[in-house]
Amino acid sequence: MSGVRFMDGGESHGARLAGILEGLPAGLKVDSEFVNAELARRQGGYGRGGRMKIESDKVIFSSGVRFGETLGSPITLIVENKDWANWREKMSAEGEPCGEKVTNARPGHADLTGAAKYARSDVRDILERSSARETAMRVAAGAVCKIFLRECGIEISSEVLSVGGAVGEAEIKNIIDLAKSAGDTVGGIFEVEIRGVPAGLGSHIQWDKKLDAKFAAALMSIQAIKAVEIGEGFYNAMKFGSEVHDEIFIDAAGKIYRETNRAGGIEGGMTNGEPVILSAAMKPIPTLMKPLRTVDIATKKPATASKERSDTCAIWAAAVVGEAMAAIVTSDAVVEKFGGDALCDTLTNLKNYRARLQKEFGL
Ligand code: EPS
Repeated sequence: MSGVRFMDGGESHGARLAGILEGLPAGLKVDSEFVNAELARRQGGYGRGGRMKIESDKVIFSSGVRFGETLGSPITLIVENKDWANWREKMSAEGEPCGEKVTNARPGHADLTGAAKYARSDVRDILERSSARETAMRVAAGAVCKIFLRECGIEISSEVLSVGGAVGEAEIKNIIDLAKSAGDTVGGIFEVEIRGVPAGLGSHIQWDKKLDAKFAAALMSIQAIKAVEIGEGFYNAMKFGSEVHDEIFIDAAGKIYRETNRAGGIEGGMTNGEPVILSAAMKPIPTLMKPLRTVDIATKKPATASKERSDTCAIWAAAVVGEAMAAIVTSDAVVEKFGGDALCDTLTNLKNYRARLQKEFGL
């Protein structure tokens, strides 16, 4: 049984992105200004390229919302690509041959394998969809989920921890400037924090019900993310158990608490009531202005990789996308556990559950 489902479509330079978000309860007031503010956050960050000067992403709700409230039916979201106007001829939807073919696959991108697997002679047929432009739609859908989670007392935020190995604002700017002037790119690490989650979302009983597995898959699905950590996952692997596990205490009022959160708020595939801490590592974007060596798939001769206008660093954008993916997964778990037809019922069920945990376990 699925709680909240999300799917999207759209090419980077196509007319628009579209998404369908299904499973959120009816009666949720959807504030499109908040969704647009989240879209604007994703467009920011140091090291973004020229495209962000063209776009100013705004959401259009074309189904599932009436007079500003969800109906419980699928919510269809649209974000227009302003750059479409500059690309119409190259992106002809009528299937006319248009634009110059891209045949020099970029190492690190979906280009080569995508062209081979889908039998395309123009790498653009692949890169238009593998582009991180698609994440604008994830952020729009994630923003609607955040509005739902706020009603449930759950908040999500993120922070960039490092860029290209550098920490601290000055060093980070420095390494991005250095990469840009060298025609290079840098990745980084961001962290997402989810506060206010009740204990018991997810389950220990089956591999595909474990919430840490769902968070890992959701974050790993973001373009260029190559590693995901829950709590102090990698660091804990180098420690003794006595140094790792978060001991359990009870105060005079009978409230159970922890003094540490090295587990990142998840034990046995379930939230344990502590903040959920997720981090993700992003590789450097594969589009380099100083291109790497590759092979031209048309001539089968050595070549240099194609150059596309791109970003030097998109880690701040990725962090906002990470929040959105975390919001979708958390909403799914909340709806699965507390029901998702009418918001009033979901909230009543959640309130009763929180009260029971408090009364019986002091959690
Ligand atoms: C991207 C390349 C750049 C990015 C784009 C992702 O676009 P363009 O090729 O048009 O310069 O700006 O990201 C977005 C458009 C976005 O909204 O995040 C890529 O190749 O992945």
